[in-house]
Amino acid sequence: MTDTALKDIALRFCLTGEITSVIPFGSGHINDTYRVTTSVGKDYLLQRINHRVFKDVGGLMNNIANVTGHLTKKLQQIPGSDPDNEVLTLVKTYDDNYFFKDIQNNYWRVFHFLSNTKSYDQVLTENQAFEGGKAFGRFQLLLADMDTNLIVDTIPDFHNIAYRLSNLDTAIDADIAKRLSNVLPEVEFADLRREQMYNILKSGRAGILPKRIIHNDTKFNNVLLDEKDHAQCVIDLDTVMPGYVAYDFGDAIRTIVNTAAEDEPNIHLINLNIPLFSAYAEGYLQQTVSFLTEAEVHSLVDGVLLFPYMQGVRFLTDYLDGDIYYKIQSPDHNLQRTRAQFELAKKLEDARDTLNDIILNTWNRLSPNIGS
Ligand code: ADP
Ligand code: GN1
Ligand code: MG
Repeated sequence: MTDTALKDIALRFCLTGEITSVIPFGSGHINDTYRVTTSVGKDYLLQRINHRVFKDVGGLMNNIANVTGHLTKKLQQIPGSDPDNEVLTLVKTYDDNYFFKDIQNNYWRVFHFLSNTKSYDQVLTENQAFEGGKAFGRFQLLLADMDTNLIVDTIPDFHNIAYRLSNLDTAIDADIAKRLSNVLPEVEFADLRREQMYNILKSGRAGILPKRIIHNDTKFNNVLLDEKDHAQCVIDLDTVMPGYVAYDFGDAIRTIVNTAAEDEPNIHLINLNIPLFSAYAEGYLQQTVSFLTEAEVHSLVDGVLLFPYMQGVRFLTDYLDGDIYYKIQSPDHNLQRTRAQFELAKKLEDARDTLNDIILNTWNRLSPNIGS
């Protein structure tokens, strides 16, 4: 899109100052993000919402307004908190809407830009991992008393592994992009592990695991850190919906313990950084120990094993479908991502007992009930 077109869209929103530039920003796979700078030094974040992925944009934006409203109210009661900088702030359009629909049927929204913050695609230090755990744990804690009726499902069955595997089966059967012959080892990898991936779903359906409002996209770059690398704000609230806490734990660990990128082409570089795992678990459990049930704590390791697998299944499905969901940078990008995620899944599978011991030891140490 041209600069002028982007500026025209930004002008629909109640911004302060003259717009000086609109620059592409961030590395998300779904929405298009731009930083809007203004003459008064106050910046904004303009996003085109991917409405092929998010079909009910009105419902999605109401969710975000309700979630940010709830978080703000909670933080206002906590001394020392700074809701303006620790919660996303939506900017409305001049006709009082949370989004603007342009003549090409694109949907747009604007947030305050949180200056002097950073998001990392890969974790570099144990402190960052600890802060990430704290941020996503606190997010669940603050939303624990939110009325779930205020949230609509923005993507039904988002982390339902049965649904994801059935999408894979459909893609294999259709083989629409004629790529199946390229991915037989990956299909076999997925097939061999199907049964063991249902643990969380089964326990949830049996009423052993409660559904809570969770973030559902806890990639490490969805938490903004301040200049001192302290967690400041959880972002990317498009998928905040009821789910199992192990989903958020597993998806975060997927991006935190990997010594390489999510799409690393050289799978030999994919290893586990266990100290980062311990640091994330510490930060997360410090925040959530007050409300997690024993069954939930025991389910966390299943989330850790599930997420790289499910992410690999999703990338593989998109590869077979001809790259219709995720943004790609090269024709085989989704295949490269699949291989990297399956390699990570394998490494995590081998380390299951070690990881579970770390979780349980951390929980035992932090839990107020132990020994009483
Ligand atoms: P996507 O859904 O495409 O991942 P995000 O909402 O995560 O989009 O935004 C993409 C990137 O933009 C983030 O990873 C982060 O770096 C940056 N970002 C998002 N919101 C803000 C904000 N309010 N202030 C500053 N940077 C932000
Ligand atoms: C997408 O939007 P982004 O880049 O934060 C995806 C996540 C995946 C992730 C993989 C709505 O997240 O579920 O885990 O890519 N979001 C959606 O990197 O599908
Ligand atoms: Mg994001």
